[in-house]
Amino acid sequence: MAPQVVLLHGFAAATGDLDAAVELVSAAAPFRQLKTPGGRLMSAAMTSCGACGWYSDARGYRYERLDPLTGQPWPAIPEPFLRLARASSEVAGFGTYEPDTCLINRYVPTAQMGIHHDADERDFSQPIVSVTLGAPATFLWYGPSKRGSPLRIRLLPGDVLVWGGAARKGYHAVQKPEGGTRYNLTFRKAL
Ligand code: MD3
Ligand code: FE
Repeated sequence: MAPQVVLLHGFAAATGDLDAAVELVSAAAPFRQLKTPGGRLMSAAMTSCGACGWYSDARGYRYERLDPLTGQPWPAIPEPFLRLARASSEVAGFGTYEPDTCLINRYVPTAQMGIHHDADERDFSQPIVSVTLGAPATFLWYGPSKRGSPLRIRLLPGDVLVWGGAARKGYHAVQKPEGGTRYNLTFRKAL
């Protein structure tokens, strides 16, 4: 796609066990809409699993070891998630992968994610693995600068994107899903 950005089309083809795992995680750590440090409600609802979870409020963007909503540790990363993340990294050429967190984003038909890069992690040597479930959506890849016209990639359920190396800090955005709710799993080594 672009250097160090690998699209594995349909790599998560049988997503039944992944859907069940999303239900399991969100039963313990419910989906919630977080506020940006500036006080705006994000349109995508989020939850996390793993040793830490991504969080945002007036105090900033960060990883938390306890879910601030429940006061409990985040649920463990389900085995089907881990198997898929490891296999994706290997197949994409990034080698052995041990993510310590998975952010789950839920997009209703009016939800989207504006242009940003992922910079809250401590370990940028590890790739990010991203999995689309549910409805399709168009992903916009800007690269190292927010300016210019992005590459547009339509992501279908079961598609897996793997990013690493120089692409790890690239700017990106996600448009509204087409015709239903979209879920995205984002695996990272954050701690
Ligand atoms: C490329 N999520 O949670 S992950 C996010 O569809 C996020 O929910 C998107 O962007 C979604 O931060 C897609 C794809 C992704 C994530 C991090 C990246 C692509 C990336 C970091 C660098 C380059
Ligand atoms: Fe992102």
